[in-house]
Amino acid sequence: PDPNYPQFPKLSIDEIKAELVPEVSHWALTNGLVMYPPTFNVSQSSVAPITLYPTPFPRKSFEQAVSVQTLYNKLYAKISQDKDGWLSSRIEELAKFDAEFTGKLWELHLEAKKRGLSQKLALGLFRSDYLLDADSLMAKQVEFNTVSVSFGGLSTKVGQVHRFLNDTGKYSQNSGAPFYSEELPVSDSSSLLSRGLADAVKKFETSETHTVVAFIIQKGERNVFDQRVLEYKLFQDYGIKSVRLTIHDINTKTTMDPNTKRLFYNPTGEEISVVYFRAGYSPQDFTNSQDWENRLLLETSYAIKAPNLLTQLAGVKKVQQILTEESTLKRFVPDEKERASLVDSFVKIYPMDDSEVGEKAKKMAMKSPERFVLKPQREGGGNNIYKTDIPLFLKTIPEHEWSGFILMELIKPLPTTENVVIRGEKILQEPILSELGIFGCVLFDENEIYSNDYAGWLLRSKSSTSDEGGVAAGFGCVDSVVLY
Ligand code: GSH
Repeated sequence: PDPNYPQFPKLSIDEIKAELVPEVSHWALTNGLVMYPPTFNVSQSSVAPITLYPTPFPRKSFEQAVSVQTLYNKLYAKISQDKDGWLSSRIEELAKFDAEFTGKLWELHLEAKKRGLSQKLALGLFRSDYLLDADSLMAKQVEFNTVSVSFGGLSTKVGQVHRFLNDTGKYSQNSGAPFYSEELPVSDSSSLLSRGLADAVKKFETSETHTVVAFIIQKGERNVFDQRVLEYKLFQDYGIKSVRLTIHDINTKTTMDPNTKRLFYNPTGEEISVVYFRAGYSPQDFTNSQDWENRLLLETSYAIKAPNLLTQLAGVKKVQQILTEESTLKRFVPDEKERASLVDSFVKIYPMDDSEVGEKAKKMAMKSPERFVLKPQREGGGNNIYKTDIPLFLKTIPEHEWSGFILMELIKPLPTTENVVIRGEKILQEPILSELGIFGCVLFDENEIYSNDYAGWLLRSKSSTSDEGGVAAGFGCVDSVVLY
């Protein structure tokens, strides 16, 4: 065992329940570290799913993950620029395998292009997710998210409450702070993501004195407060107002000028400069053809989309897989050193098609499935197929449909750490596994990248016995780090 491995003073579960849980709950409720429970009315929030302690994380690996973020931002901005149609051809190919969703988004993009894309600027608010590889201690990429990335708001607050419990001596039952503040960083994702939105508002050209940002949210959204943190920051730090709309609201609550394509918020007549999607990443968000028409209208409007459809589509797993091929990566990242940093964060990912590599991968998936996860193209968690479920699943679909999936080597993570997970009524002392997410903001058009920034981080943890880890999907919880 590493002698520097951070240890918190051991308390019994009874002491934890009597002393620490009330502390953390009061802080959370006072400061908005909250979420709506599965069934709720508007005035009932509860403590968000969180850990009681921050989780040990090697400083070097943390810094490695942070250091590649602007490279990833640039890479995905370049892919989304779709210069010689590279992304378009990939997505067109893929659309066949997921006609119901990827295919629909692709069709929508084509239709928007036909009607005319009036706004060339696009905003990416991204999050790259990593697991720590136990052997190399390198952060290895699990996935790159280009749409609706969550928990930038609550991440800051979890860091704050963990630091509060440390600094006030609560972790040691009042015999001092176990760690220096410097070992307990607080993610500045709340400020930096709202800055990303504000940068886009500033770049937006209009003759209006002010504009608003439209947050596109899901009906019945539970993660409201994470979104609200960004909205309140936007107003507090930049004087920028926001409005909340569902995809279903667009045809009644907004109007697009047919000539200028400028988009206005009906109740106030204010112009919408940025459309920030916290919905639209899953087929459930579209209930009828009007909803698809609404998404299309947003795409053709002059408002800057965060993200536009092409940028959203760049986040499909297939793109992540193809980028692990050297020749493709070279095309987008000519600089050898930059390429090497990115490659350090890759794991092996295989296609499941009829190429030579694909045929090999299919055999591996059947013969040693315990080494792999099979991923479709969908976002939002809960869609992956793990280990021995893979061959069973593959047998249920015709082989020509396998190409719609990618086969990814499972990352062998560090041994689990004990933590205490607070989830609703349940207080569970259990071994957990953590995933580090790094946020990034990038503003670009077809030819240029105007800003490219790191935007904070997020640690999410899950019970080590569960494969899935999404917090919004109900598996994981929000955590923070103690660096060593
Ligand atoms: N609608 C919710 C929100 O806006 O916060 C959830 C969005 C969502 O599921 N986002 C995914 C994510 O970041 C990426 S597409 N999930 C992290 C998690 O749930 O742990």
